[in-house]
Amino acid sequence: MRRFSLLLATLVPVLAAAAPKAVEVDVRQAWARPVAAVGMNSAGYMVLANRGRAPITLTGATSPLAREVMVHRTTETNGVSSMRAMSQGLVIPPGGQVAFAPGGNHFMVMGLKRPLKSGERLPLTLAFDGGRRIEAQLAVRTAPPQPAAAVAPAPPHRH
Ligand SMILES: [Cu+2]
Repeated sequence: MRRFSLLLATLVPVLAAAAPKAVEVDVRQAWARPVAAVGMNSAGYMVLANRGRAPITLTGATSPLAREVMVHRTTETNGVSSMRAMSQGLVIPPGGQVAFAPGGNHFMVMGLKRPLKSGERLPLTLAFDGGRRIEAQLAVRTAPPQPAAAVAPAPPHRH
């Protein structure tokens, strides 16, 4: 017993020192498209805002409900749109934000293990450099949520 507590006393400070720092990133307006059947893909969108003083790199994402999640960017060249994987990660500048939206950056949520209906939530674990992580909950819906005025200023309306 005595030996055991001695061991604990030496282990605890090491573990505390190894714990990654909190990620100074806010997840806003997170949503994902519904999927009708098992094995289909969804796409996830959000705004990631870096409220820290250093750049933060998004390195990837996972979901317990999907086989694989990839960070993609859709680009259009000569009228042809294509997606590519952001394998080098995506840098969020300090004080800045990166938007994931239809036609641009998105989380490709591949091989859903069950259907996703509107009104449900899709859990997504966002991985950042240094082994830091954020658990995000994406609202499953067919259209983007309206930005909350208190959180982010709305862009001017263009009707
Ligand atoms: Cu994609």
